[in-house]
Parts: sequence; C-alpha cells; structure tokens
Amino acid sequence: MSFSEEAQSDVPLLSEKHSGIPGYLLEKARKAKVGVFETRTKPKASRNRLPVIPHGIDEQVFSDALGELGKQLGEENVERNDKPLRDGWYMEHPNTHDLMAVVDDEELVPSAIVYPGSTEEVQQIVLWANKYKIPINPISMGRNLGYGGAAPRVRGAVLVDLGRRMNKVLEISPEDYTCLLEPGVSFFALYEAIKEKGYDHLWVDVPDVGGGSVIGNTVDRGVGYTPYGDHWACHAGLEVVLPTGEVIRTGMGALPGNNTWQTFPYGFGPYSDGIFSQSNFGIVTKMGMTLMPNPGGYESFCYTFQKEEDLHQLIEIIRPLRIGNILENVAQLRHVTQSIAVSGRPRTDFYKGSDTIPSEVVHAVAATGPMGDYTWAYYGMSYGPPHIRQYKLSIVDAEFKKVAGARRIDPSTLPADEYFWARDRVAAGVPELQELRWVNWMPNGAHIAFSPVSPIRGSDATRLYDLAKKRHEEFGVDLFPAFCVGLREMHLIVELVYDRADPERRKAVLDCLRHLVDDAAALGYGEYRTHLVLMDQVAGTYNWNDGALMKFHEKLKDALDPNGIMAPGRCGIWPKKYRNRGWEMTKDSGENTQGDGVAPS
Ligand code: EUG
Repeated sequence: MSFSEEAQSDVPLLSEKHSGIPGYLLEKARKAKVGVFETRTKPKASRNRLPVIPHGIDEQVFSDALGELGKQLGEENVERNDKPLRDGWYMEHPNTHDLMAVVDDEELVPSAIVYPGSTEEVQQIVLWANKYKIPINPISMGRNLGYGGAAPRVRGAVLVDLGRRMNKVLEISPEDYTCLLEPGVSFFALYEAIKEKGYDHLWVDVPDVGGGSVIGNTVDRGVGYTPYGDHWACHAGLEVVLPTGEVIRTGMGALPGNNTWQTFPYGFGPYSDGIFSQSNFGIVTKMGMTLMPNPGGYESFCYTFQKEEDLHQLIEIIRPLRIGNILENVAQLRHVTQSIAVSGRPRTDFYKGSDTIPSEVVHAVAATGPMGDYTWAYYGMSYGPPHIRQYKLSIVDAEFKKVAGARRIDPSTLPADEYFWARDRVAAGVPELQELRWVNWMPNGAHIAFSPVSPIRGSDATRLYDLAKKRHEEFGVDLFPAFCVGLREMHLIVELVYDRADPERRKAVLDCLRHLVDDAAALGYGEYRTHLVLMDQVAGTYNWNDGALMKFHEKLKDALDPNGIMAPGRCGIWPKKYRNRGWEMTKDSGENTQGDGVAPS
C-alpha cells in the first residue's frame, strides 16, 4: 500500500479487532489518521539489517526452535520479523518495532513474534525459551508509545504478543464494582463491555488516550484522570507466569474457591504484586481491576492563569485542596503551547523558524482561541450531585482566584470540538483519542516523555519547569509541560515531539532527555516511568547506598529467571549473563543498544 492508500484505508473497529476503535470515536479516528498521513514524509522503511537472530543462538538452531514452537501453538501463531517495517499510526500500530523509534528503526526489533492463546500457551513459550536460552519479551498490546511501544530492549528477543488472542473481559461484577481482564483488553474495550451490559453505575478510569491495554498500562504504573487515577493502586489480583514456567495467582487468588480475588488485594503473607510491575520477573496473564461507582453527577471546570510565574502560587494553592479531596481527581495543569498543538495543526502553521517557538507567537495564537490568552490551564472535575459540587467548586473558585489574573472558563462558551470537552470525557471515564493530535506538531511526529515526580510544591514545580525549559531551549525542542496532580505528588509529563525521520533531531531529543534525567537527579528528582533507551540511566539514578536497590533486584532476577530469558534489560534489570558486557545505555551509547553478546550458557 502507498501512503495515500494507507491513509484512505479505514480505521479498524473494536468489533473487528481487539486493538480497534469504538464506533463513537470512528469519525475522530478517521480525522486523526488523515492528519498523521498528511504530514508524513518518512520513506517506507526497507529492511537492511537481516536476519535478526537472538544473541548467542545459532541461526539454524533458532529456525528449528521456532518450527518446534509453531507445532505447539499453530504455525499461524509464530512469525519471523523479516519483512519491511511499517510504522502505521496509533490505531494501527506495529508489533515489529517502536513506531516512535528514537534510535534507528531496526535497532530495537524482535526476531520473531508469537501469539499465545491461553495461560497454558504462555507457559509453553516460557519453557521453550528456557530450553533454547532464547530471550522473550512480553507485550500486552504494545501501545506504550512514548516509552518504547512494542519494542523489546534486547534486539532479537522473541516478542510474545499476548493481546491478539488473549483479549477477553473475563468478568465484570456489578455488585463488587470489579472486573477481571486479559492483556489484550484496551480501555476502549473495557468501557464498551461495561456499556454493552448496561452497567451505568460502573466507571472505568482512563488515561489520555484509550487504546492502551488496561493490564499493560497498570503494570507500567500508568495514570488516569478520575479519582481512581493511580491504576496500580486500583488493581486487585494478578495471574502471573514466572520466568521458569510456573503460574501463580497473587493475593486472594492463591486460595482455591475464593470469591475475594478482586475485592481484597493483599491475601496473606508478603504482597508480591509489586515485583511484577515495571519489572521483568513474570508475564501477567490476568489482572483484577476495581471500578469506580458512578458519582451521580459531575462537572468539569477549567481555570486559566496568565503568567509563567503563577505556577508557584498556584501549586501551593492546589496542594491542600488536593490532599483534602476538594480537588478530587488526577487533574492536569497544562501549558498553553501544548494546548495550541493539541489542535492537531502543524507548528509550521504558526512559526517557520528552526529555533523553539517564541513565547510571543504562542500567546498571539492563544489570544485568538475561545479560551483567550493564558500560560497555564487547570482542567479539573467535581463529582456528585449539584449541591455537593457547589460546595467544593465555591472553595476552588475562591482559592484559585487568589492568583492575580486567574479566570474561570465558562464551558458553555466553548465549541463542541474544543479540547476542554475531551478532558471532560476522560475525567468522566469515557476513553478519548484527541490527546495524540499534538504529534502532528512535527512532520513524522513522534514523542518521548520526560516524567519526573515531585511533591505538590511550588518550589519543586518551578525548579522542574525551569530545568526543562533551559534544556529545551538548548536543544531547540518546543516545551510541552503538563503537571498531573496525584494525591500527594505530581508527575510532570513533558512530551518531546520530534520528526522521527530526521536522525539529527532524534539525536537532539535523546541528548536533551539524557541531560534532563541527570539534571533532575542532581536535584533529587526521579522519573516514575521511562522509555526503553533511558531505563538504564533512570535506574542508575535510584542508587542510594551503593545501588542497594538494584542489587536486590538483580538477586531476585537471578533467583526467578536463572536463564535470563525474560525481557532482559527492562527497567534496567539485566540477567547475569548480560551483566558487565556493556549492554547498559548511557550518554555515550549513541544509537547502539547492544552490548558484547551474552555469556555462554
Ligand atoms: C501522558 C501522560 C502520562 C505519561 C505519558 C504521557 C500524556 C500526556 C500521566 O502520564 O506518563 C499528556
């Protein structure tokens, strides 16, 4: 297919494909797709670096081993990754590579992709990997875009794509407000499954864009925007295939005949769930998730603040309100540049210079929009019946208006396609697609995140913002900061948007990020989550007491995964046979993600 044909082909529906779009978002998805392909100039990828074979394995042995696995799973469920890489876009994303690769496309690629249909088949794959000492890399759906997508950290690992055949909503309990899911269930799919059953009293907490796997997002400790925004904190019960092939159920799931797996997360004894988040200690094949009760009413609100310097005072105002639950949800405080970009219009519509977009230009554009000019916009939601909301909203109004120039936006003045309404739906548990429109800021737009955590304090917000601003200026990257306010902390999310077909810009963005991570660490800040190519560096900043935590993780890794087959390098945790061979990616690694092979078995 040519680009124009690709752009015109329709977006797959959820009814056709587990990763598809629900009907209510089809029109929006079609428009987004046109936008993405209109600005695409990147040539169709060819393959130069073939064949891809896992390190330490003879090509023929690998081929025979795949044949053997094909006999177990069915030939159609084992494929070599040897065709030209097709990027697609968010709704038709590849499982062959990182669609938003920040290093060469062909660097972080699997050698093959396998599709298990059950927990038993996942066990078979794991046993097979141990038999041949082949690294495997599980994905739920591979939509962790900005953090590596479907790519494995180790080139040549065999990708285990769980979602394609394991995508059932296994249970929804309208009494307990819980559900039990397989890895291929997206936020879109869970939302639709609840609607289909007519369970209007159940709400899902959804992230900015709803196409990701609920399990994938949760085990990566992702965030949503209702009061249930901390996904990991809201999960209850896991089924996990260990790196040696045993299967366990955590919490109450260990008690045969229980009816509490999804209602009491801890069970008895050590709480082991934690080691299966942001790790490479197992493959999660089922997960329980709690669902929020419909609060019986809700109302989005938005305030704008004029000056950059207002950030300090505003964050000081937010902290007690958020901890005291007057501000009830994970809200976003967004910078005006990102608000302009989320319109989906390319940057060149506003500015043609190759430096960062000047502040005057941004403000002049903002002034023409329905919200008028501003620097920061706070998007929040109040929940419950009107009199309850009124009580909370009046406090918020009095407090926010202490900031000189603060304005409450009247939602009734905003057109239906204004971004405000996308935030409104997300905060009410309705999955959206609009957020990704800012990838169009650049041709062949890709994004990669800098995501440090801080307390909800004005001084921290300002320090992180200043740091990000300085480095963005230095590397010529437009700054898109959004503070996501959790209960006692904030995730600052800075998405660096770049033209992924331009190796120089890719490098600039990666260099910028490497500085940001180090700068933040020098001030005592760490990232809550990161891209594959930054995992070693970020893990290296969590080094108190001579790296005691990583030593502990390595001890666990060696005990649980003696052959080192499970997602080597994920979150900076390397199995023994990869250690001290230069696999870690640092400032000096450039595009090279591979060390000097593996120790002989
Ligand atoms: C986003 C949000 C995240 C994240 C990466 C991207 C979306 C950007 C709250 O967490 O980690 C607005």
